[in-house]
Amino acid sequence: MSLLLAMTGWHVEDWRARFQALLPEMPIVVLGEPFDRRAVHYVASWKHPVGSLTGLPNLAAIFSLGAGVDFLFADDKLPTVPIARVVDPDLTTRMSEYVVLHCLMYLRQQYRYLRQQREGLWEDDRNQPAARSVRVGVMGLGELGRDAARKLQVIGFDVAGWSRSPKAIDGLTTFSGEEGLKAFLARTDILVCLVPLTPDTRGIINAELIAGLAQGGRLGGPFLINAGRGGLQVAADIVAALDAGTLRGATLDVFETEPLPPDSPFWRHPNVTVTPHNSAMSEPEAIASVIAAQIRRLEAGEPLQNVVDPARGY
Ligand code: NDP
Ligand code: OXD
Repeated sequence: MSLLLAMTGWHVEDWRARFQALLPEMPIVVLGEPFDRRAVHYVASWKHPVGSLTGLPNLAAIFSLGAGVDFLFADDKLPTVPIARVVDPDLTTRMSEYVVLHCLMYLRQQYRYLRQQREGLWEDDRNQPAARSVRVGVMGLGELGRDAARKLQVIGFDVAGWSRSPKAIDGLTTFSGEEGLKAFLARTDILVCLVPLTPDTRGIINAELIAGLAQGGRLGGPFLINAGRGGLQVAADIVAALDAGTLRGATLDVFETEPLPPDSPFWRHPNVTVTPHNSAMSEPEAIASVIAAQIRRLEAGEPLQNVVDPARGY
C-alpha cells in the first residue's frame, strides 16, 4: 500500500522526506518515477498533469496539497474517489497575515510613502484615515475568509463578508448569494477575494463587480486584493478599471496563467502589486502532518475529514 506524490512546481523531495518520516511503514512513490500502480492507495496532489491519475485500481482517496481543489476538478479523467482538501491553522494564519498586510498597505498609504522616499520627498497632507472608517469586504467566509475577517476586525477595520449560504458570525455584517452581492459591494472600500474557483465564481471579478464597489470611501476609491484564484478575475477589466481610476489599486497573488507571463500588463502597472501565488503556501512540515493524520484515520476505519463536494466544486 503506497502514497503517490503527484505535483508540479513544488520541491517533491521535501514532501517525500516529510511523508516518509510521518508514515515510515508506507512506501512514498513519486509521479514520473517507476512505481507499482496497483499498490497506490492514496494520492497527494498539487497540479498533477491531467490524466496522470488514471490506472490506479486500488486508489481510496485523493488529497489536495492545498486548500483549493479547482485543479483537481479541471482533470476530466480524475478517478471518482473521495477528495479531501487542506484545512490547517498554519496555512490559515499565513493567508490572514497576507490579507492584513495588504489592507494595511492601503490604509497607511505605504505605496505612496515608498514612492516619496524614492523621490526624496518629505510630504504629509495630514490625511490619514482611521481603520474604523475603512470598509473591508471579504468575499468567501470559509476557513480562510472567516479568520482574515476576524483579524482585520482586531486591527479596527469595518469588516463585512459575503458567502454562498447565509451566515451568522458574531460581530460581523454578512451578506450572501447573488441577492446580497450588490449591497455587499456598495459598502466595500477594500475587496478581499477568498472564494474558490468554481463554475459559479469563474470571472466574478469583472467590470460589473468593480463598478459596484464604493466610490466615495475614505481611501478615495476602492482597492482589490485577490488571493483566491486567477480564474476569478478578468484581467482586462481590472486593468481598464485601474486606468480609469474606478479601481485605485490591486494586489494579486493568483493568475489565470502561472507563472504570470512576462507580457502581462500586471507586471508593470504602477497600481498593481504582484506576488507569486504564495500568500498562503503549503508548508511540507505542517501540511504533510495533516494528510498523514487523514491516512491514519482511514486506516483505522474512521471517516475522512474536509471532504469536498464535486457537485459544488469546493
Ligand atoms: P472554504 O471552502 O472553506 O470557503 C469557501 C467560501 O467561499 C465559503 O464561505 C463559500 O460559501 C464561499 N463561496 C463558494 N462559492 C461561492 C459563491 N458562488 N458565491 C459566494 N460565496 C461562495 O475555502 P477556504 O476558505 O479554505 O479557501 C478559499 C480559497 O482560497 C481556496 O479555494 C483557494 O482557491 C484559495 N487559496 C489560495 C491560496 C493562495 O496561496 N493564494 C492558499 C489557500 C487557498 P459557503 O460558506 O456558503 O459554502
Ligand atoms: C491552496 C493554494 O489552494 O496554495 O492552498 O493556492
